[in-house]
Amino acid sequence: MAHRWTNRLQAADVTPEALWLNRRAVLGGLAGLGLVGAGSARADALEPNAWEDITRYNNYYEFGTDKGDPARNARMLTTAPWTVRIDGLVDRPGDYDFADIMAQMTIEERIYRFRCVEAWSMVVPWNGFELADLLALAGVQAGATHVAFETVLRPDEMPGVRYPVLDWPYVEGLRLDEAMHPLTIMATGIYGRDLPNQNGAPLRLVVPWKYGFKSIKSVVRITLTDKEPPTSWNKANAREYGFYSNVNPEVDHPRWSQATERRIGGGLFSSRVPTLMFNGYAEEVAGLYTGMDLKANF
Ligand SMILES: Nc1nc2c(c(=O)[nH]1)N[C@H]1C(S)=C(S)[C@@H](COP(=O)(O)O)O[C@H]1N2
Ligand SMILES: [Mo]
Repeated sequence: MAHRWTNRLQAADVTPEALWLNRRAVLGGLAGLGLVGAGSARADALEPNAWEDITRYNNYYEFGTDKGDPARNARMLTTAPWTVRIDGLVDRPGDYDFADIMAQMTIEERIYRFRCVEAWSMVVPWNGFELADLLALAGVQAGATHVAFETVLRPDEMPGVRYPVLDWPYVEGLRLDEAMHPLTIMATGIYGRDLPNQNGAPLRLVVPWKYGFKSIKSVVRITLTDKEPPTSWNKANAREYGFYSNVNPEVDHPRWSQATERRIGGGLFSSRVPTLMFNGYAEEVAGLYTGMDLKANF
């Protein structure tokens, strides 16, 4: 199938990963010209994980709860055609065709640190566009304060939804200012290739300063609202998973510390590294939470 996106960096499409890594020197130069986004400013400090780690060690419970299940089972998911319903407090509600969305978006490459609540982490070179640009297509109304997201629910293609692990469909939410932040993207690719199904094809949220579970996959609905939306993990266990879910080494999960993380791909005996406040993006996002008690709003 033809690629669904246009990319200034089309060489990445066919470039093996080793060459891609060398290309980072070039990307560093592009960042200065504003051709790659804010998240890439720190690209030099982030060594991306291998394609194999990123695409074979996944959480996507609709396809099973084992880390290897999504890579095994998610091929069943049909991702074209695909529509995203954008509704609620917007000027132009409707079903937006994914191919049409892609034709209107500027695709950038963003290298983001990714930190799971289970205390493992990866660095992923995403391709995608800013969520703010997608929301602009629909026109956010003045009364909106939050954004709700929903994953596709297809029991015929998703063996994991037979089990009531979570209350399906998977749902997530952000405050509007978090959603509009330039670091918040809808990812549509990795390493310049289309997003694999196990990573949330054809489009998934990525919020680099929050725990991985906020990054909802295979999104079919985005609703602008004036209330804090329900989120799957908060519904499953409100004591362990709050609405904000900001990466914060000072706030432990009730059952384990969140002060350190294990880099996936670092080998069996790789040492844990300290977790950074807001996953290393404090300079960019701390201002969103000025005056808030982050222990109470975890
Ligand atoms: N629909 C859906 N989205 C989801 C999940 C899920 O189970 N279902 N898991 C979340 C969790 S816990 C993590 S850590 C990330 C994993 O993303 P990755 O597999 O691309 O690394 O996806 C998040 N998005
Ligand atoms: Mo996670």
